[in-house]
Amino acid sequence: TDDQDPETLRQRALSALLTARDRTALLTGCVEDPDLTAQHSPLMSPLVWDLAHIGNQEEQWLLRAVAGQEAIRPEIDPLYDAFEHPRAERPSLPLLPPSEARRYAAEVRGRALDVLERTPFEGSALTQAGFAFGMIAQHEQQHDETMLITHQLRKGPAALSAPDPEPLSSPYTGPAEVLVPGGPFTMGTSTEPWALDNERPAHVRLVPPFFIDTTPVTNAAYQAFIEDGGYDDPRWWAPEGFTHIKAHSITAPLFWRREGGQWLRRRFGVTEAVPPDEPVLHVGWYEADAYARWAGRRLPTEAEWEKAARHDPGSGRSMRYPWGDADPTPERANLGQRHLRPAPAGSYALGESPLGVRQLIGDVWEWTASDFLPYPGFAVFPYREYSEVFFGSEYKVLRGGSFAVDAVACRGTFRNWDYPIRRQIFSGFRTARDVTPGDGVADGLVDG
Ligand code: AVJ
Ligand code: FE
Repeated sequence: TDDQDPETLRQRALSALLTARDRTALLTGCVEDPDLTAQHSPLMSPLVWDLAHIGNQEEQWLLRAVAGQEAIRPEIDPLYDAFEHPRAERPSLPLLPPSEARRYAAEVRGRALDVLERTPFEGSALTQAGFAFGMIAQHEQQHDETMLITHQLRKGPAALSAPDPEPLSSPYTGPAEVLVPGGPFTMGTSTEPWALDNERPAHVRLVPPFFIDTTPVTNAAYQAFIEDGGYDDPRWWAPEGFTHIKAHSITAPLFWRREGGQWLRRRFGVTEAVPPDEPVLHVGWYEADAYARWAGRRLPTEAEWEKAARHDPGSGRSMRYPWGDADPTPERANLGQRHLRPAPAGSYALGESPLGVRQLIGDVWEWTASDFLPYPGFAVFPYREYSEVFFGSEYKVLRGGSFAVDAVACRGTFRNWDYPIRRQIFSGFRTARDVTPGDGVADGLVDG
């Protein structure tokens, strides 16, 4: 198909690399140098680390691995190896100062565009369909999301701004949940050219029927959980989650504060009232899991989430996105830091799935019930440290992407993961439930 045509892919790679660099330039150019070298939170790197790390990964994969070039500055590799130095340690390293980091990333990029122009998009697995270029554009966009998190954690006046999403033109009047019919569905992909190793291979899963929310859980709904004493009731919590929130005096989503009977939140340097109809943001997995139990529901498994997002009951086929195979547009999903917040729940009618589920892509990363595990037939590609070293029960999977991630790093098969205590990420959730006899769903495994 056209999607796999080498010249189309080369154009896509070029534009994805340029888009990522524009965003990186904005995120590292909107504050003065001291803000780039400071550590705004022990959870995050100084912004100048991300900047040079972006360049260093690009050098390693596009200049050295693809083009066989010599290292530009071999001595800096260990500084920017995420596994050698945990984030909390990075400010004390002899990092490249901002001007040098910029010059280094620009030098790498100049050469990488040259490599892009003359590399055949076939032959080795790394260059097949331009994979390495797509991987590096995704890597930069992932760090652009990470840097946006750093901006959110940064104290002081706003450095970034963006227009708000459109308010709902009319209230969302669809059902609160829909039935996803049981039966087999194809999870993961073997054909998406730039899908990362953990999204592969495509494989069939038998998913029993279930109900899933048509929109992410809103601030208003989450406030009802708080007001009902949810944070003080161990019945709703995984035991280690309850211990954690009590040990850290967690009583609301991160960045929230109660004042005069009203919930306020700080968002990119501005304090504002918590908007009731917006998807809840900055909750950890333990909070999402507890809310769901309080609501008499549960988090969807990762397979359920992906089936809701990709299964076309008409054809039985798994699509790239909820709306079909076409790329995301601003009418379909809130992606790419166009807005610095999620859109109201019920937005993006044009992005809904055939069954009527909205906002699966964009707005907020959605916690799922599942641990981050390899699919059957998983093969490391191209390096163990992207996914394999994280597999196990320590991490929970998040799906669907947030307003902060670019479309190049977000699709129906894309898998993100984090610790269940993490809340600085742009995370929310939706809930699901099993079918019960009262629902009148005839057979356990009907396929619509
Ligand atoms: C997939 C978002 C968990 O940021 O740790 C960036 C992406 N991997 N550089 C992360 C990543 C290497 C990764 N996540
Ligand atoms: Fe990285």
